[in-house]
Amino acid sequence: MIKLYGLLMSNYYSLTKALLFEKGLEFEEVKAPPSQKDDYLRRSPMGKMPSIEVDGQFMSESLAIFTYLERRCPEPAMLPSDPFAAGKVMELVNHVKLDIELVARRCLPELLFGKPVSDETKEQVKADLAKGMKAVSRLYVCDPYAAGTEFGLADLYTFYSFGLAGMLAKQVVGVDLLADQPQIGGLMELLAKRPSIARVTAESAG
Ligand SMILES: N[C@@H](CCC(=O)N[C@@H](CS)C(=O)NCC(=O)O)C(=O)O
Repeated sequence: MIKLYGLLMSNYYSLTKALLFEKGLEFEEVKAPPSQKDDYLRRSPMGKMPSIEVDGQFMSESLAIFTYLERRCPEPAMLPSDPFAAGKVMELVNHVKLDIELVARRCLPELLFGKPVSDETKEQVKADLAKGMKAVSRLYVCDPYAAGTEFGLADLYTFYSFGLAGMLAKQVVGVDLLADQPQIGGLMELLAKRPSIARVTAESAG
């Protein structure tokens, strides 16, 4: 049985949980807030969540966990079978992760821990988010899913990255990330109704 370590408040933990539901794999959730303690770092070397345990072995990083789960359980596939199309999904996922989510995350200390972020950082975040949004808007297909007609990995990263990044951008730097992106906004609404995602949301609330 797979053990999933972390907390539902983490967008990447929630993403991994939704992925496990999509794959129909049984798993057990173990509450584990981030830590720099030695036993935690054995599971997740940066002390982050999520991580998984399989037969006494550990793995961190949501994309690494995805790679393992996709190989272990190829159906339903979260990547297109066409090699180039699969690469394009990873291109979109990487830009969403690195150029949207990770940029907006610089504002997290202000929103979550009341530690003000400097005006200089906020200006840089705004500029970097504008650049990132231009980049990802070139890659989204939204027909109706992120990368085309099939639900997959890009949809999971869209939902869980834009969820957090949108909130941080709006509340800390006053930017509505999706104001000029109605197609991504529509996709977010569609994805919220996806049974795997809706179940994760319901379980987070309860
Ligand atoms: N690149 C990692 C990011 C994971 C991540 O940033 N996790 C956050 C929660 S969403 C965390 O554990 N933060 C605590 C910390 O940085 O110490 C992934 O894709 O899994």
